[in-house]
Formats: sequence, structure tokens, C-alpha cells
Amino acid sequence: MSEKIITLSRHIIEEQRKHPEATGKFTDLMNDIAFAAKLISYHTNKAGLLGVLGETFNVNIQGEVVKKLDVFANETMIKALDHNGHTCVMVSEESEDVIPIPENYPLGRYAVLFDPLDGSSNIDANVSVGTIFYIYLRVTPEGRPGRAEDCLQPGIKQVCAGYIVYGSSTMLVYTTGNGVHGFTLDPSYGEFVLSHPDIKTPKKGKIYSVNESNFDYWEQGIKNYIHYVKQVDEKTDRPMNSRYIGSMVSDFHRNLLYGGVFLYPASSRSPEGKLRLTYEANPMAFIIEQAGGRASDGYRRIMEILPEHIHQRTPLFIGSEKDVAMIEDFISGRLS
Ligand code: P6P
Repeated sequence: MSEKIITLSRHIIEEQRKHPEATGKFTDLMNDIAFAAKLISYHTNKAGLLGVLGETFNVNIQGEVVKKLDVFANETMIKALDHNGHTCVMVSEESEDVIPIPENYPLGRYAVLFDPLDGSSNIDANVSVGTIFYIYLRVTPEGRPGRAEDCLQPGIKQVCAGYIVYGSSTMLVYTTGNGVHGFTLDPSYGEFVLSHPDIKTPKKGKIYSVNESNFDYWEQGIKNYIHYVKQVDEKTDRPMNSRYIGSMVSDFHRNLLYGGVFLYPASSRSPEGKLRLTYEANPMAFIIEQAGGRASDGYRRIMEILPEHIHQRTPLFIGSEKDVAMIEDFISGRLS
């Protein structure tokens, strides 16, 4: 294989060599996630042809009942992880409770949390969607089924976080705490190939991403910030550009590469915010911090919040360091 082509598998192995205690099981786990991503990518890209549409069940040309894509993605992630002997428990956006490993299947050291298809309401409009995942080392005794405690650790305990964005191309972006690295799926031979080594996000961005229809429901500090970014002032390069896809993985990925800030504030309609602390905010916070950015709930570092339940929501401000810090200043009243 050409020295220029670094596959995801090779990159993970080289990353693991930096951890003397690594046993290779993490490499296997990541390869299982990458395999699930390839299957989801195939069905996402073929959704219109296979009849795997967002809102309906279909019978495809083989006469098989074809599941909704988010159901398919969830089942694919679970099947990829539940028998590999590296996982002790899972959490999915699609499942109310923690997902145990089936009896008589081997138990592993890792708790894996994921949103199998974030933004799935956009599928029928062919808007890009994504899978978000992250991994903890278990804290409960080995050899027994994992429990919620393994999943309710603060984000600073993550050993890995990543997402796959199914867009014009399929990209997998991940970190294990040694920088952020992006891989593009080459469909000609079905491999994720390193395309974006050591991603760093600009310290200040030009983009803000928020659903402004919630404006009247926000606290005053957020309203003041949104008013500020829209004002004309060449000295501070305003107005900023508004970009909002409504699919967090896509909005996050664009802002990671170009710079900018994504906001999903709490509101009188969503007092805790809409996005989930576990499988949405925490993994993206790990990635953005590794890329030189910042993630907070307006007051606290996202990764230091101790989750109380697996579907807990949080306000989320995430992206370029200076933009997120400014939002915190508007929320606190230091700026108005
Ligand atoms: P709204 C998708 O449903 C999602 O969870 C995120 O991917 C996205 O950023 C957000 O909700 C969009 O929410 O209220 O703006 O439609």
C-alpha cells in the first residue's frame, strides 16, 4: 500500500502504540464502529432507491420490509458492538434504558454511547445526517454486565469520541486525546482514508449557527449576543454569517473546519435545552477541545458536568474558543 494512504485501521494502531497499556481491543472496537458506519453510509446514500425513507416503512423490490433509516442505524450499531467482547454496555438515543450485552456473549472493558442517526428528520429531504459515538472505560467490576454508572461519567473521562457525517462524501472524525483526525470513505475499496490530519479549528470564526425561531423564548443575554453578531461593524468583522442546517453533526463539522459557533440555548420552551449531554454534547465537546475550541453550557465546561441520567439535556455553545467565550460573557452580563 502506498505510504501516502493511511487507513483508519492503520491510524488507530499507530495511535494505540502511544498507549503502552493498550491491548489492541480498542483497535478492534474502533474497527467495528467503522464497519457499522460503512453499512449506515451505504443505506443512507441508497435511501431513496432502497425505499429506506425517514417516515415510512417500505417493502423493497426483494419484498423485504425495509426499516426506517434511524431504526436500521440503531440496530447496525448495536449488532456491531454487542458480540465483539470489547463492550460491557451501550447507550443509544433510540433506547430508553441502557442496552446490555446479550447473555453468553463475552463482556469487555468499554461502555459505548451513541446517537445512531442524528438529524434523521432531515433524511427525506436528502440533508446530510450523522452518527455520533463516544467511549468510556467501565468503572463497574469486570466480568459482570455493565451498568448505567459506566455511562454516567463526566465527559473528561472519555477515551475516544467521534462522528460520521453522511454528506457529499462520508467522513469519520475522531479523537483519542491526541488531536482530531478526519477520514474520508473511499467507496471504490470501502476504506476510510486519512484526509484531514490533526484538525485545528480557528480561534475566532465568522459563522454562527442557531435556530433563530426560538429568539423570543431565550434569556436576554442570548438575545443580546444574537443582536451583537448581526450589527454592522467592519472593525470587528460583523455581521457574522448565519449558517444553520438543523443537523448538528453537519453544522458542527462545517464550523470545526471553517470556524464559528453552534448554539442551542435553553429557552422557556426547553428549560434544559434540547440536545443531550451524553451522546451529543460530550463527544462533540471532546472533539472541539482537542481541535483548540471550547464547549460550555453557558456557565460550565460541558466535559465537567456530571450526568445524572442517560438522556439528560443541556444548553450547548460549542465552536471557536473566542466566540464561545463571548457568548458566556453575554450570558453573565459582562457584555451587553
Ligand atoms: P431544531 C436534530 O433533530 C437535532 O437533534 C440536532 O441534530 C439539530 O442540531 C437540532 O436537533 C435541531 O433542532 O429545534 O433547530 O429543529
